[in-house]
Amino acid sequence: MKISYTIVRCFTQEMKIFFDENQLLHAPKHEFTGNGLKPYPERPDRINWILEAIEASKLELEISKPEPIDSSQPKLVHTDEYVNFLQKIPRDLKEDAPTMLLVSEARNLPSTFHGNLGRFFFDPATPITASAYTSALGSVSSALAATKDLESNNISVALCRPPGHHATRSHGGGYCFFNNVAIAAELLNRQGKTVSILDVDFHHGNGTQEIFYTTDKVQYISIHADPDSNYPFFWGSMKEIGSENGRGFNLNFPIENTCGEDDYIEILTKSIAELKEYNADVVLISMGFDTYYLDPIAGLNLDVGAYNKMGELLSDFNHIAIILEGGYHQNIGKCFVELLRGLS
Ligand code: SP5
Ligand code: ZN
Repeated sequence: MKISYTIVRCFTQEMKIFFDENQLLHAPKHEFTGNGLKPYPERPDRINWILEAIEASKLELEISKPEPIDSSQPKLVHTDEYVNFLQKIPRDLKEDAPTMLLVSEARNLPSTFHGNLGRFFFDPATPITASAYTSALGSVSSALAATKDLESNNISVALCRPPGHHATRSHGGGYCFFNNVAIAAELLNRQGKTVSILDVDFHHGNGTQEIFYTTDKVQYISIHADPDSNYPFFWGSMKEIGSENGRGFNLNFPIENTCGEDDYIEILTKSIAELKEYNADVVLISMGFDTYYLDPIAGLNLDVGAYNKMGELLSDFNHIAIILEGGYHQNIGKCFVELLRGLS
């Protein structure tokens, strides 16, 4: 008797991708760079590039709309004052950014929206529009839906835009308003779960680091371009290891801007060993594609294949959510698909 069989690589798990259309509303035109006005790189098109590439890839993935949320979720990590300020953006605001950042004690509190921008943003390059709050809330809802989905699936994806990892408890900046990954991690903590955040965006996630700096319930590991010469400059050195209960639970791996795939994978492998040692209930990836070699504002020496390897290495984890951060080149769609292929 001849027994014939085929081995089918089966995708035993569904992978859901969360995204809310409100996230496309925030669409500033320009960014102040210190070297003139430039087209704003954090565009709604970024999401379209990813969705188009997923469609073309024939990967069977389901795009789901997250449950709506309200201001109480951002308030899990952000100050009431900051969240309330964003909630009250004038409806007729076209596009604005602070022209004065508050860096010493204020002796006058302005009543105007523009004047107050300097109290709530740490850089002048994160333009605010009438839709910023609605889009940022949509972005948080995607992150929260993806983490909730881990109760029934091993992997989930949140197409977060605007991104989040630069937003601190009290300030927006770096194109970020609400810290999506931090809000998800905080909620998981409150459900009694430990969390690891691996941040592979080109830029150090100063906001996420700050929010969890003194806790051992969230491990934060970041691989990023050396802050000595890259945004956000004042955070991201190896010396920053956490403090109080959090001592040893913050790990920064600064790398050179010329870093290629082999060196990158070596550091990623080290980071993954640290994640495994901590053994969190849930792993959240702050996923930036601005490490791609053609990125218009950043870029290491990584090509699409690197994201496939990244996905393969990350597929070891059982409860893992991919949370989008930066990445500004049209090819982020292809990079994203390679990541998903590596993961599945
Ligand atoms: C989430 C994220 O990736 N945020 C990055 C914020 C970086 N903001 C400052 C970058 C300055 C880049 N200069 C633009 C030059 C355009 N040719
Ligand atoms: Zn970035």
